[in-house]
Amino acid sequence: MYKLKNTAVAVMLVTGLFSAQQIFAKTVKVTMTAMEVDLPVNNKGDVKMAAWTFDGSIPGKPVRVDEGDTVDFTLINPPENKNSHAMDFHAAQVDVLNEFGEIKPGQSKHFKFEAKTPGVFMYHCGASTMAQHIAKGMYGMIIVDPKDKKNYPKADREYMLIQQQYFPDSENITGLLENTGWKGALINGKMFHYSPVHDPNATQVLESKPGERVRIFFVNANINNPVALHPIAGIWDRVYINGNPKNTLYGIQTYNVAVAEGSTFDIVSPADRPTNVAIVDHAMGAALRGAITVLMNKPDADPKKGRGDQILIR
Ligand SMILES: [Cu+2]
Repeated sequence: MYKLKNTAVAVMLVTGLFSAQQIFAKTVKVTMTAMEVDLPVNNKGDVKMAAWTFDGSIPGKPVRVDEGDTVDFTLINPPENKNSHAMDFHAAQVDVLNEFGEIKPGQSKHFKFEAKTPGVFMYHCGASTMAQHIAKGMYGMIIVDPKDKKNYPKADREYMLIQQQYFPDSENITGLLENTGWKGALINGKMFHYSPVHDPNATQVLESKPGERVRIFFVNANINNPVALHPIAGIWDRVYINGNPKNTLYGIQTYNVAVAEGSTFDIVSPADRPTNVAIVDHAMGAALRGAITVLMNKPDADPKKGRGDQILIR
């Protein structure tokens, strides 16, 4: 009898835990509209790309959920567009022909998925020819924050960076597939977006205070090239492969981010002095043509930067 009672209590406790988890998991509604628009790809604004986008910007808006949440997603392809579009969330486990299938102008599509695996994931348009839809800017990032924070110290600031190869002639599909004719690297949609050192028209940098832990969520949206991500004048304190703290590397100078990989990078600057770090793709063809991001570690860092919706600086 005593044993039976104990078992009953244990069952009740376990059931209670499970239902608590179910209560805490939420459904996050996300709607995006495919928009075919011309966008500047430099800070001055005089170099434009015939872009295809989610909601009119490169990258698309950040999606951020907790592990276990359900994403309730709607894609709208307005009738004035000329092309079919689609959505492929790398954080989802669904049916490529069903949920990820393309829709024509004038159609919309709705699907749900549970974000079961924590990490940093790319999302992108998977309509044919996929290389072209990505090269024209149809991509973004979904962050699935891990439930287990054991090996995941709290960051003082967080920033999102997404890199892509810039092909001025994105109508030339052969060039995209043969990797010829790319002329620059876009960071969050612009060459040298956060590097006033290399482009006097750049007005933004990433900021933190000396000694703070800065967390960079990074996605490689290049259609062909890996990214050798290195912080010049720094060392990655931790690299979380795929953004999952279960896959943690320590003390890394350069980490090669595969095409379509998302990973998370922590850097902690010296606490006793202001410093600057240049986060680069150490592949020079990318670095010297746009893939340099300045992180300034200074006592008067803007308290809003790297927090809330300022994790993506437009
Ligand atoms: Cu598309």
